Amino acid sequence: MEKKFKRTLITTALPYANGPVHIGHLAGVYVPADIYARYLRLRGQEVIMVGGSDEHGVPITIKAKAEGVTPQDIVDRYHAIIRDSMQGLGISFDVYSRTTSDIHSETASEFFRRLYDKGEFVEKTSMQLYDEQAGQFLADRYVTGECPHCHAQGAYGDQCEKCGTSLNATDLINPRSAITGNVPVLRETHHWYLPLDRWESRLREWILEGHKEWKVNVYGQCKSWLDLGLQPRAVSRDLDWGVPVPVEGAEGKVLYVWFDAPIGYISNTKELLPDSWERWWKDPESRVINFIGKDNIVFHCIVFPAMLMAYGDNYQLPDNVPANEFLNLEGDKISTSRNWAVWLHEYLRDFPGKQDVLRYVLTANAPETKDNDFTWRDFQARNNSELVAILGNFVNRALVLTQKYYGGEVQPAGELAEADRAVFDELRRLKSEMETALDTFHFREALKLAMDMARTGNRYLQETEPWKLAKTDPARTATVLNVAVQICANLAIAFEPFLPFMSEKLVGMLGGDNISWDMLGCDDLVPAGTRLGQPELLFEKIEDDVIQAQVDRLTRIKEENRLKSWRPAPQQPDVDFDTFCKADLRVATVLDCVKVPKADKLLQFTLDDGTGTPRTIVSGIARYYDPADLIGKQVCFIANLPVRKLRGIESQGMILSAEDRDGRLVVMGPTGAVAPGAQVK
Ligand code: B3M
Ligand code: ZN
Repeated sequence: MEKKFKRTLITTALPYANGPVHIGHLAGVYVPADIYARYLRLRGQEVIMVGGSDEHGVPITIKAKAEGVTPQDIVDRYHAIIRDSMQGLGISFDVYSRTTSDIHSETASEFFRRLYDKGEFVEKTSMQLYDEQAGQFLADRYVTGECPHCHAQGAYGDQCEKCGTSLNATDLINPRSAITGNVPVLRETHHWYLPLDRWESRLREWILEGHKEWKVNVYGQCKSWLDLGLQPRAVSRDLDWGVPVPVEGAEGKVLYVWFDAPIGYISNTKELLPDSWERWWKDPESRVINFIGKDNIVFHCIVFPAMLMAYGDNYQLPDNVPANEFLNLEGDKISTSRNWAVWLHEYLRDFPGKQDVLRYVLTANAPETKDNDFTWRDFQARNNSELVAILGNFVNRALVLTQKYYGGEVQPAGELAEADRAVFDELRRLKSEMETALDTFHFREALKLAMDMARTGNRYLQETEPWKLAKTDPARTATVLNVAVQICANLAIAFEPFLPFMSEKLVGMLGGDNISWDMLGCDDLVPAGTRLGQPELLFEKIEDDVIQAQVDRLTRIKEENRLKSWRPAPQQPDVDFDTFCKADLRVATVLDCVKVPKADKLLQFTLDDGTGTPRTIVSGIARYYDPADLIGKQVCFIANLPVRKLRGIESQGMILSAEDRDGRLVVMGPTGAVAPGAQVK
């Protein structure tokens, strides 16, 4: 690891307090940040991890309007859920605050004012969309319309979610106000802009020359932004929710949420360390690491650094921004508004005591270099065949055997054999590989290496077979089980950053208290004579029905979403009247109706079509009707279609049905009785 830094400030993206935290947030930001923080602490380094809720911005005000409550109500609710659930998962924040705090508005306000006084902004008048009925300018998510790039409908005024392009509200085709649905008008307003172009060459040099070690996805995104050329960015909005712009004559204007949010990292640090916060930001021997998701790269690598440079006063730029890609859920993009997510607070409720299982799965499957998928089947498999079968199984065998042969008392090791020393050599080799992986933010790899330590333990027991030795060689048995217990202690250390609940429990069972990274690889961590606690299972199997319940929940949500998003099919191209008249539509009375054997979709109708000869029609509606209910009813059918053979039955036409939004077919008939054979005109 780089030695020039004395201390590390870890920041985590501030989650919007307009919904709870889900597995996508965790895999992208909080779990990796926590692993890194715990690892550095274990190494005895000076480190703090700061976070908080992002409580400004338009989505929060839209949600408040929709619920008829205040934005403050919304953020109070979700801030509490987010803070408590993160704590529940063991995310070890040194401070978790919020951007509606006084210290934050003061800090953000002062930051803006200093840039303003230094002449770092340009003030510009522009025409912006305005909703006359709501009496309000429409920035960002307050306006939707057609994307000028990919022509998707429902693009937002700040971004098209379909193609990812960031937009200005005035770029949208056919814009509509998200408040009233009205067509907005253009009205003049003025705002302050941060001229990013002024910082372009310094940013180029700092990132493209100075930080070639950044992850390729991060470096690549920065390079394409820089190559496109930077433009001034508006840092204020016409809105009544946010930090007021601290300038005379700026009534009704607040700081743009992306201006104040990253300053939250500074205000959080101030809140934690009122007297020494500056050391963490301004001392060149401190380094700042921003953990974020890929959609936040430009703000952290370009905009916020430009703000810090404009502020001056020795603020350090981030040393690294290890952004992750996205985690999908069962093949679909996670979405707060569509409820397509596994919510952390619900997970903690449904899987009490299984925090480490989620942490494990999200790390083993982390979207470090590409988008990845979370599935409940994979969750179950990783628990059952990795945590239970490899890690849990090894520790359990070591402790149960010690219990069985020595009443739980750790025996003196005696002289180590070649095979024993090889085990510790292997642990030390894996440790050093883990360090390389952790120091370069490759957490999946580091976790795999920790798991290899557990595999090493299993192999050792498999090869030494202490359960057989016990009968023939008591001295050797004592040594082997001593070694096995020492491996357990090593696992408690190696896994602490990843599985802190397991680690704490295991340390307790081994009768230890404090652990450190330096101890990893040692063969004498648990002294002979130590009385081990009762061995408890570290992990338990997760059964199919538990997983099925989660899968069923997602199936239900998918169905609800489909119903909610249903729209009538677009109108077909015009057809001329004569062509339409060629279709011979008639009414018939159902004489008989039965299920077609061995075809679960088909019903066979016998119809009175007025000709005196019964007509047979086969129709694919068996799933929606009890055939007996249709006998005696009148239905519409097309009489002049070519005869079709279905399951050996000649079908003479087609019965008309309407397809409901859930796919259910409803047979069409006249609203009053008519003579069989009557034409539909
Ligand atoms: N709240 C956006 C997000 O959750 C934003 C991050 C702010 S970090 C300063 O994607
Ligand atoms: Zn688009």
